[in-house]
Amino acid sequence: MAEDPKKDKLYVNTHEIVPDFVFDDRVASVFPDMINRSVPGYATIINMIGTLAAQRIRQGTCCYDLGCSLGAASMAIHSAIEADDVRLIGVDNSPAMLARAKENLAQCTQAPAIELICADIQDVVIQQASMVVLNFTLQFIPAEERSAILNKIYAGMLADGLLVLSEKIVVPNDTAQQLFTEMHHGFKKAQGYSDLEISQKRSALEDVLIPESLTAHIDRLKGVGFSTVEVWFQCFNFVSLLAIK
Ligand code: GEK
Repeated sequence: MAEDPKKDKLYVNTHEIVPDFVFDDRVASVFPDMINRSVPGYATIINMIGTLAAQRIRQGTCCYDLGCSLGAASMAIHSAIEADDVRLIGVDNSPAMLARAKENLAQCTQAPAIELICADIQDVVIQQASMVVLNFTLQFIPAEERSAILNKIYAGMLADGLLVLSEKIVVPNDTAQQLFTEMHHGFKKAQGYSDLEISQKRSALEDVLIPESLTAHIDRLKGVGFSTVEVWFQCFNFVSLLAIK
């Protein structure tokens, strides 16, 4: 049977040395399969971002999808909202991701158009935002730079604006951390990944994806000024929070 070019097989073969994970063309070409089979609840989170957007995005405002990858959240937002006088802005610093996002977004022919910006999210100006999405992106930013980004997002949001922050987390309790890690690996095995693929991907991400505890995220969001901070989704060590200005 012919190989499916969209199936993630990046870590099927043994690597002598596993290089650090990068968002290059090889990753972009299999990204939907990779993220759906690696992040438990990813499809639900994307759908619910659409539901949240329908309730929160207001006419005449902006919505930012920071670290938009192939534009899955932007497309969910686009199809869920009724407002048409809205700026939907997707940002990613991987040209390979954005090239594919552009192809995907060609399906979204109705207003509003989705603007794509190839830039580091640290350099993007946020303004008039009724909604900002950081769906599994902040974890790739060095920990010491995360507060500055959240401060900037907060400053660029309208009163009552909504931030969705999804992250892989660590759990301070060792037993629970081990249990969640095993459950996540069990999920990946059930999705067809081998032990070799799971362990090589983990090595590739080790210095690239830096997870923090749920408390660290909640404390930072409250410290930045968000008045309401709640977990709305959790599956094992994957959470999504909503924060309201
Ligand atoms: C989704 N939100 O499908 N500036 C801009 N983009 C960045 C930066 C940065 N500093 N660092 C990483 N990225 C998406 C999934 S994936 C999550 C997000 C994952 C981008 C990076 O290029 C990649 O596209 C994305 O953040 C992270 O809902 O792969 O686990």
